[in-house]
Amino acid sequence: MKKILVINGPNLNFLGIREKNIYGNETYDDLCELIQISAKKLGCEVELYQSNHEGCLVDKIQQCYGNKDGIVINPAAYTHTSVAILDALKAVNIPAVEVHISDVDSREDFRKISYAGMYCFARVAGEGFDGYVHALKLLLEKLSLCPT
Ligand code: CA2
Repeated sequence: MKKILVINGPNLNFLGIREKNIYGNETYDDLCELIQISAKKLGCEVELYQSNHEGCLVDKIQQCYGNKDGIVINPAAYTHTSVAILDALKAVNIPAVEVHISDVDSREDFRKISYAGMYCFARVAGEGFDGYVHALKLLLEKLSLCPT
C-alpha cells in the first residue's frame, strides 16, 4: 500500500473559523476526515500533518525520505515565499502534488508565484476540499506508473 504524507501550512488549522467566504465553512478536522475516508477508498495510507512553522514543515518533508512514497502539499502562505520548502521537496525527491483550496491565480498577484510548484509535478487549485482528493488521485496514478 502506497504511503502518502498530506501536509498543510500556516493558518489552515483556522479553516471554518474565519475567511469562510474564501475557504468555506468546513474545519481542518472535517478536511482530515474527508482525506482519510478518501484514502481508504483509494487504498492508500495517509499521514496528515499541519504546522504554522516553516522549519517544522521542512522537518516533516525530510522525514519522508525512505518512509513515504509521495506528498500532497498545501504550503499555504509559504507557497509564495519558501525556498526552504522547495529545497526540502527536492532533497527527498519523491513525487509531490501542490494543492490550494482557493483559485490562487485569480487572487492577488503575489499569490501567482509558487516555489513548491517548481518541484511538484501537478497543481490542483480552486476545487475546495475536493482538491485534496483530486491531488491524491493524481499522485496515486503517477506512483502506479513508477512502482518502486
Ligand atoms: O488556497 C489555499 O489553499 C492557500 O494555500 C491558502 C493560504 C493562502 O496564503 C494561499 O495563497 C492559498 C492561506 C491559508 C489561510 O487559511 C485560513 C483559513 C481560515 C482563516 C484564515 C486563514
